[in-house]
Amino acid sequence: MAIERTLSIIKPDATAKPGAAGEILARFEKAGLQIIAMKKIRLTEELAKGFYAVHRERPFYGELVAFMTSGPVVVSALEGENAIQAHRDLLGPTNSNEAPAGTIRGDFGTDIERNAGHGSDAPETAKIEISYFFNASEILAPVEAL
Ligand code: 3AN
Repeated sequence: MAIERTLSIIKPDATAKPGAAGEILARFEKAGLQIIAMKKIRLTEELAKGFYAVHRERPFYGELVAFMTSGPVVVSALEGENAIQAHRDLLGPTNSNEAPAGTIRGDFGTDIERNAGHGSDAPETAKIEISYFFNASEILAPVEAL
């Protein structure tokens, strides 16, 4: 297995729930994913539109941008073994209605749009997404496993 990096976004529905963002970050760390960069921000319309540009022709694009700008998000870069799939496994299926209890989307999301978290889906997209939010100087070297 390879050491990978992935981009995580804790979405506005989850940051609005007291204690949820902290619990989600704890799940990442307990699963062996190190937080190598992180910030809590409110996305501007421009940032959200750019991030989801691949979906701009989809009927849900406008709603998705409105939701993603509706409150703060916690954006982080995670590093670890097989980080992309490991993080997506923690999130669960895209539609929170289909996500089992114990997954982040099952525990904190509501439906396919309000689904608590985003995770990169491949190494190429992870690289683009991490650099969309973080400069090289904002990304830490990971601590060696003890
Ligand atoms: P994932 O984030 O699991 O890779 P994608 O790439 O299919 O899922 O979807 C990208 C984003 O678009 C997701 N964050 C999801 O919330 C949103 N989305 C996907 N399908 C719909 C839909 N039918 N209605 C509203 N939002 C959607």
